[in-house]
Amino acid sequence: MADNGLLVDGQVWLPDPHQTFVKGRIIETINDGKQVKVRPENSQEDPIILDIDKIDRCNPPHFDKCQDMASMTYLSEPSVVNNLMLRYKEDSIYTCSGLFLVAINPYKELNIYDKSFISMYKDSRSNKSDSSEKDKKLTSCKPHIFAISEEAFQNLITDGKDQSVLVTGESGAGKTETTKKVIQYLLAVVSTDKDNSTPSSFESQILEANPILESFGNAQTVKNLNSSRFGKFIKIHIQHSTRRLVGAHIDWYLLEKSRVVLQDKKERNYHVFYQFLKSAPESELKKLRLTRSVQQYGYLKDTNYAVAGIDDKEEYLRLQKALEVMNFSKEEKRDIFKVIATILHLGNLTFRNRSQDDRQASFSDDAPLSIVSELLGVSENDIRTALLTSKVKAGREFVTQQRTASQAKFAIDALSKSLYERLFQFLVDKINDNFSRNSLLSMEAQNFVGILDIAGFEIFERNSFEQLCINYTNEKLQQFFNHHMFVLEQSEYLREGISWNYVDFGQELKPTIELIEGSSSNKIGIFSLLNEECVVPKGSDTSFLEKLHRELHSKTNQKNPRYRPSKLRDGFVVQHYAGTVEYSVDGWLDKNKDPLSSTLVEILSGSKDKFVKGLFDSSIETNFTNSPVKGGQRRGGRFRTVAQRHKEQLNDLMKQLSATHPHFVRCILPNTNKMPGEFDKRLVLEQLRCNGVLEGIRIARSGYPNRIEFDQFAETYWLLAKNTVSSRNLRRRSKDICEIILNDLHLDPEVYKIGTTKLFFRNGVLAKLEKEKTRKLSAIVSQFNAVARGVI
Ligand code: AOV
Ligand code: MG
Repeated sequence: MADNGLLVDGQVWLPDPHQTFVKGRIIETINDGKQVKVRPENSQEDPIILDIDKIDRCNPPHFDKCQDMASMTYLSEPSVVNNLMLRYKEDSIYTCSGLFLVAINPYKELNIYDKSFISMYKDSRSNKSDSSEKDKKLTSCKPHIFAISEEAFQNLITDGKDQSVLVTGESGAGKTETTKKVIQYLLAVVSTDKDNSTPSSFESQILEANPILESFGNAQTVKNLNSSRFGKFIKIHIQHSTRRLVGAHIDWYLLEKSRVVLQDKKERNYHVFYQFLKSAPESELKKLRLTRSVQQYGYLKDTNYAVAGIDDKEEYLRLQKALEVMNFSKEEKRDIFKVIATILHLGNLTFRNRSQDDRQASFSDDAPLSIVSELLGVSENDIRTALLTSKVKAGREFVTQQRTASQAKFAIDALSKSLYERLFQFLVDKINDNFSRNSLLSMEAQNFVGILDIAGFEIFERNSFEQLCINYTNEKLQQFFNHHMFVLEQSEYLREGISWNYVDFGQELKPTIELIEGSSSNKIGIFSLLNEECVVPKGSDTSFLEKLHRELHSKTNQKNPRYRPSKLRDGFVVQHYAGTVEYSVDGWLDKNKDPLSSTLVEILSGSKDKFVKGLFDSSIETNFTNSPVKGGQRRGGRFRTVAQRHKEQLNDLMKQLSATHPHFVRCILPNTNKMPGEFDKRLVLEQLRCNGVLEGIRIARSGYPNRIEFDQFAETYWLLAKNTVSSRNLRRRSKDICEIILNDLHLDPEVYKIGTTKLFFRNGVLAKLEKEKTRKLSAIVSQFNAVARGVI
């Protein structure tokens, strides 16, 4: 506990095994003040004895349900969680916390996003150039995702600088819904030629990108009926002189393509499979040799066909409408669903003998294969050979080797995943093409608001390569946040001539980031060792793990304090900023190589079907690059792995973000039952620890988070001077008046700093001044009333 000015009978937070924490009262301090005797509220039992650092002081009641938690006097974990809970119970799902907007999933429709709300936040905009006036107006509105969106929009217009809104949080916390609200707001406030009630065709296209992305990129999971299985960064370009919408672009990251061939129990494949099978016209299904029966398809049969809360038929209609608005031609629509059908047929290829050691796999039924070859526009023989055999280098020659059934199944699944991913890339490219056709990007002086919707930090029971990629991403984003705070603070202190050394908390994350991606001086990191193992002969998951332990850890010389072998046989442990995560390396080499045999790529890029040929020919560096590269996975003749591409793509994103003015939104999952009104304190607390909200508070508190310009301070607090500032003084510079007031207040010099244009305060000081002012004002008012009544 930071503030030890404990009062006997003072109210404090106590840890509680069932309710996480409860309120209690101190009865006495004991053991030289190291411990306290406390009684939990509503308890008749004997008091308990606790170490002083186990308890936290409660805030005065007037801070209950406060809108900006950074202003609370005592910023402990219980007070933050309690504040969020009190607000959530009355449907105030948005709360500010310094630079963060915290958004808690309401799990019900709230009436806070309609036109009247947009107008309210839009009207908070001040036409005055005076930024303090502007800020005052903005903050007078309640915390809301529209307030953040308005702030981003305003900053773009006034500063002519790119903006970003970074939305993170656990699965199901509400990131995608939040992203949609930001876009909804921006599209509503940009200037358009048309009357504002109907969106222009460009605006419609931006809105209609979502149903397409969600049909192909979202799936039902245990945590979320509509879980995004990819990350995205959507940029909305606005010309700041005219406030017009002039362009848009979507980047995407890390599509979970393994879901196409395998899903966990109680989860589904991507929505589009079900939407299509349930709703496509009979004739279309027939042409693609499909039936409506989901149980017939290997990639779907173990999944929930129908899920309460998902209307596949309605979503199919939405998808069709979106494809229409996005100008997909009839042929393109046909081609898209042809690929979907091909994947379903690929999942139905079975082998005569599926035993592991069957060295000569052969298909038990040729019918699905002939459909696949027809749909892909390649010869049945070619595709059969490519799936059942592989070319192996023996000396200088390549020899053909027969695959076992499990190897052949692996090759088929790899093809299905690759087809799906390339299709996804095609869809996003087409959407972007449409955007650029509409856009006025050649117009000068335009900036963007980029909205990032990316999975938050993940700690599962079993963590694999995907978790490392996503946690590494979050590590970088947190570093970005910390560094942003540092740059903001330091530059402000410098500008204002204040000598104070602010700590760059971004540096704290560096060792873990370098452990994963390597450093500029020492390139060895988890990714580089994984890449190396993917190209050495006989590399395996086991040899990779041995190498990790050897290079990153040794008993005598602890090489990297953020790394250690796990107690489990097949893993290692990384200490992330948000917690310690145990990773298991099973399957990492395959996941990283992203294996699609070159023979298959060759066959498909020579397909008679123009669409299939295009997917394999002109694009793609398989999964998550957005810049098409000729020649499959090779760039400059070099084989590029998933880890390499992710690192590059992430660094590119970070470069873009660093050039923006960022706004941070943290989405929080209130409970795991998807229930409105239910608030699980422990679950929320864990998320606040992981998502940097508590860290943000810690950082903000270590500086002087409250600033106020001299004029405003003098105007607001002149009343607090001992001899109220006289009219003679009022003619003096406002800085002098401020000094008079501060002198009279006898504040500890450590709690404030005087800059060149403004005053800086430690957290909580202004709140105390405000209270003092209220007290003085009410004394004056009662004196005045007494005079008026003739008492004095
Ligand atoms: P996510 O994007 O954070 O999860 P979503 O945005 O898909 O989470 O939200 C999950 C569900 O919560 C939605 O389908 C809505 O039912 C509900 N929800 C979220 N935000 C709101 C809101 N503001 N108002 C009403 N309902 C809401 V994931 O993509 O799984 O990481 O991968
Ligand atoms: Mg999502």
